[in-house]
Amino acid sequence: MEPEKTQNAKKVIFSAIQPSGTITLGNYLGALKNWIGLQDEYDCIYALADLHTITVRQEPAKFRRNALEAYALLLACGIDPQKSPFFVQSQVSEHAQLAWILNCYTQFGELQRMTQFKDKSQKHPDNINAGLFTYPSLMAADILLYQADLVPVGVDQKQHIELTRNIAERFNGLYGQTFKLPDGYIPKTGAKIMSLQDPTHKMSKSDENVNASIAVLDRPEDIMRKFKRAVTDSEACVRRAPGKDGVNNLMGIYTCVTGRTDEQIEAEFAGKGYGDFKAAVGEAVVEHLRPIHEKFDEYIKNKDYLEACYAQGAQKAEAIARKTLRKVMKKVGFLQQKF
Ligand code: ATP
Ligand code: LTN
Repeated sequence: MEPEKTQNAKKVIFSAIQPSGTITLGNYLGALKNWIGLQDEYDCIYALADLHTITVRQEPAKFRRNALEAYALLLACGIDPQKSPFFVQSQVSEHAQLAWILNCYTQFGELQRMTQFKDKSQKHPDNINAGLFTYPSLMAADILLYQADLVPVGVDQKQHIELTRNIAERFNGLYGQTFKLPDGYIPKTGAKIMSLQDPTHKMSKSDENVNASIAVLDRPEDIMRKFKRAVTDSEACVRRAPGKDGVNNLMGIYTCVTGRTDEQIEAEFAGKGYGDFKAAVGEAVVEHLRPIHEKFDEYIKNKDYLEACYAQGAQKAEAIARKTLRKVMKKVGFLQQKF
């Protein structure tokens, strides 16, 4: 559903992504592509959610490199930091402060129902830390600090946004109108890109099988090879149908990067085999990503520019976040700092 627009004030958009590894085609088509397209019509604020990333153990040097690369890659994808403040979550301390407060308005049972918590605890049984459990109240703080109307994300984050609304509603109910209630903004196609090796599971940054996911920065030859090896079915007919998870997924990816509808794709590949289809999807993805690769190569060489950019982003974000946090602290009843 298209978000409705008001005539005067622009609506506020907030979203974030974790610098937890290589950014995938799933992240790009499910979330980032939308972030870019919304910048003219909305007041957008974007962040690298690095506080969220340490819910899974990180090696410090690699974590730092991932964060800088993710920042450069998002600029290369088209975030315009002059239009949309783009900052690093750990550099705006209001996020951690509001998260603590919201933790006290979030029920244990609510957090226990989160599927991401259940999945990640299964994946990392040796490190089921408290941060992994309370991850959604930090995400709620991220969104609520900016009084966001809309949050562009992939479908897997829908449950966290619903919890954010519940926390905001509970707080507003206790203390009067404080937070705007946000809605998710989930794309029609691309909201859940599936693994190329097991198309019943979502494509994920942290998949151990390298052929399962495409990284936005993968070399063209690797992208082509991964698409050629993508799991399909034995029918050898390019059409969307229940049970044809692999083909449905490839058709969805093709639609996202070419704008073609299912009918157009079915007509294009009528009488052709999966070999031709997979090669065409691979080529379309390579072409779509080519300008992003070129811009990334420029940004990543310019560390001074990246540092200046995220410093400025943090300053702009903090000015907004500070106001919400002050309001919240006053309402809860904390002593106010006068000097
Ligand atoms: P991890 O594997 O470390 O959990 P992830 O690949 O799921 O990471 P996130 O940082 O959790 O990535 O997600 C960033 C954004 O990308 C979110 O908006 C999320 O909804 C979206 N997203 C993640 N995976 C997909 C996917 N397979 N298809 C569409 N959108 C996705
Ligand atoms: N949990 C999100 C990343 C994230 C986020 C946010 C998304 C952290 N804070 C605020 C939207 C709004 C994820 O994609 N895994």
